[in-house]
Amino acid sequence: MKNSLMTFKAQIITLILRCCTVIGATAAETPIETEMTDAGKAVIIFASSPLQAMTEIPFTIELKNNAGEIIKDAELALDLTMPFMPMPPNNPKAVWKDNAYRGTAIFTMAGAWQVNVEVNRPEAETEKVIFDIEMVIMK
Ligand SMILES: [Cu+2]
Repeated sequence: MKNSLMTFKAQIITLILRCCTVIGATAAETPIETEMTDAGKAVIIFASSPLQAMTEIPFTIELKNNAGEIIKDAELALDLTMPFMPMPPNNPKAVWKDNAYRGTAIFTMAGAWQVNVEVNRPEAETEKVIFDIEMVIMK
């Protein structure tokens, strides 16, 4: 009886620790990955989680070609929209600095969002990359 109570306590403690670990892991940042047309990879990493409306959120965008090489020569044009309703223009800048394209975004409403990125490069065709954001929460 005493033993099973000890086991039960140990299980509870393990459960609490696990919950804390999960919360701790998600508090730092929100990465979203998508594919580029040439089988390269695009990742946007927001510096917070969960994403909150009406808050300045720094982000970085990393682009890699199909050989895994970092694409450094792109000019990015961003367009933040909500997939289910028209929204006023929201075009944060993202400029190349310290090995990534960096900028700051503000989501003006809670809900699902999309980050459309036009990738313009001197010696490649313009490409559109779309990052889907499932949920931005209310402030
Ligand atoms: Cu909206």
